[in-house]
Amino acid sequence: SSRPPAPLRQRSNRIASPSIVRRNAYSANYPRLERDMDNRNGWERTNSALTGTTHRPPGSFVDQANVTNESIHREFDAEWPACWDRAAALLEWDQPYETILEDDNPPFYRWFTGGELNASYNCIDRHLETGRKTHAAIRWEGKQGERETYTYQDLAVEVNELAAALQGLGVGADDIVTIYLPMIPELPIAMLACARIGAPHSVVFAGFSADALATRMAAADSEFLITCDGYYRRGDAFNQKSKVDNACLSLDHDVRTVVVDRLGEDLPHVLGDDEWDYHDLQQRYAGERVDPVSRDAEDMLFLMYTSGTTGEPKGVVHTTGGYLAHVAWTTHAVLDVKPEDTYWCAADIGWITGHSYIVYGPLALGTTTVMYEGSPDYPDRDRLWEIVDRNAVDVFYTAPTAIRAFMKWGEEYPGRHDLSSLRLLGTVGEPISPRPWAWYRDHVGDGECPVVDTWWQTETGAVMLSTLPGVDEMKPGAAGPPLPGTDVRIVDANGREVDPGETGYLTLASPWPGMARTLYDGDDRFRSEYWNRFSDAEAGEWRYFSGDTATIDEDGYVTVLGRVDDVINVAGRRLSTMEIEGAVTDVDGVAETAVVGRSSECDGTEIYVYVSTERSVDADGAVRDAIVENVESAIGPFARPSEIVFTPELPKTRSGKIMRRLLEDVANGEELGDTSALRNPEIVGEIQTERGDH
Ligand code: 6R9
Repeated sequence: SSRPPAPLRQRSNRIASPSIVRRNAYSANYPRLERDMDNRNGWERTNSALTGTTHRPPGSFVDQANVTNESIHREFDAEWPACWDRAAALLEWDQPYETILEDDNPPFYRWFTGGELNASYNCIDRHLETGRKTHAAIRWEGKQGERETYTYQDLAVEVNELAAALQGLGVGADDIVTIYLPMIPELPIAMLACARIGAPHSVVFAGFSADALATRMAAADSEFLITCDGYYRRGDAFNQKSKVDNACLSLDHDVRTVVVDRLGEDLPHVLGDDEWDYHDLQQRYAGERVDPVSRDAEDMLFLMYTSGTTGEPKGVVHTTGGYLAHVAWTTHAVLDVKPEDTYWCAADIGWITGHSYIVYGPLALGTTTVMYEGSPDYPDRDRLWEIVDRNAVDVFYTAPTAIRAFMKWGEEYPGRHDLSSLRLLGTVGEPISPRPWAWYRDHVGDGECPVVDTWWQTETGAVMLSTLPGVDEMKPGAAGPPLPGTDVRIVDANGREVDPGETGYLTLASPWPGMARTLYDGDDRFRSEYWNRFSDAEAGEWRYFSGDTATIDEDGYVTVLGRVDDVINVAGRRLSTMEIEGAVTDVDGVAETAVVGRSSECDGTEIYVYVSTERSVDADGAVRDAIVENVESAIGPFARPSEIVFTPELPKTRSGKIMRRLLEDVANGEELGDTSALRNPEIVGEIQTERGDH
């Protein structure tokens, strides 16, 4: 049966104002907006969405989908905020909440107030009572080809033991525990053990350097750390503990550390004072049980550091009730996960996607979540498809950067395996253009699987823009309409909604349960990073600014174009250009630097560094090596620059500001606009020569 997509919010009939596209004017506050209007990739994506190549999910999918109610968008709008009861109903509350939303002190919103619950109880214990004791909770695929299955009962035992051990080490409610582990089962176990005793966790991606770990532990005043001796990468053993030792040396407080022995004989290590072996602790606390601590809905569940517009990472605060309700609901409604499914999100738990959609969402629903430690091309390029095949994965969720790599490698790799178990595919992290979208559906999804393109952020906690696969039609290139109950508005620089097809800033006009409550660094920074730009506090209008630009089409489908701030997204990892610049500037002989992203449809975004050296210093290989080394040690190997360009000077405005946008256009080989605002316009030609353009 064919049905039109449900009409979204009523849009006012504005008279389209003649829009004058200023070509590459490097002047406005957020100049990338103008540039994006001309950006070819963006135009192609937008155009494809606008010309309406829509795809209807197959009837066989819709027949079994969790959410098929065609009027859900309208119902949620009409019932807002009470509609979010449906999300909260997916959880078990120790104490029912009294109020759904308290909005008397914006932008500090409070959800499900008066309610109490425990996240580890919701992700583990309650499933034991519903006959799922022996149901697989986690299927782990290790780098060395190891495989382990944790049933919900196994998970309960391990989480309880570790929770008891952490209490034994002195961890109390509200103490922040840093977790610095690769993709091994101890990582989700540690998160859930913290949640059980009411200690917020702060997971730091294992690829981060010692400095980056130390910055995050210092900012959070975190006195407890769970880490490991090392991990394997392409068969080689890497030492993680030495990074930890370095990080702890630079902290001015003591740290109690639990160390998982991941490498055994491959990396013997000695424990110092205040260090405990994870497996020893496990034995010492064998069989112990810890009652889950009832947490207020608004109590912090975890802290996650992410990159912002300055070099200082931001500590995003997520709460227990709203966050868990939102991730459980979106895992159910968007990813269509069912308890009997085997579900795989091929992200790293060290980032928000892994928190929400490897750990909390799927476990809250009692499903089987696959956890993969390795890389997609080791031992061969069919590794992921082999895992899908062997585990009969039903739902698979990954990033466009991975899909672009699969495309380059060729369809023969997925073709080697039986992928017929797959029912739904998802993507997150970057825009996905129609071509890789279609390739994914055709070669992984056998031309049948719906593909959900989900837009969200560390700060939103859970998905905000996506089609509901049992309800909405898909438009490749567009993430989709706002999720029911969310209010995405694309606005111009003055906060007025743009007309369909025009580019604007992606803002959110009403609060949502999974939203960050504040930044650990302080409420002021929370206000200034997200709320000041588009809110009118006096008029009582509060708007969250995402940092992204987007377009919206006549049907209310949103195409996200990319960031307008100094955040770049490299292989799905969020980095701050300022943080990288800080690491480059630290190198002896570097006078000035500007870091920008270079994007291509094929490779996604790469890190491009412009450097001018001090006069007495030769811009030679030694400086280049030192820059790479310093970036790796300040942030991590994943932040390694792809290209370093030396230039006698950086292009600057008359007021002395480096013109990063111009440098970005140079890096991207784009036609340059008006450079008359430059104090040193001649430098642009020199940089292009250095790059070999002319
Ligand atoms: C979940 C996650 C957030 C930024 C976000 C945007 C980009 C994420 C996207 C997308 C286009 C999508 N982004 N999903 N862009 N389409 N479906 O990735 O969180 O690491 O905080 O990054 O990622 O630019 O602002 P995070």
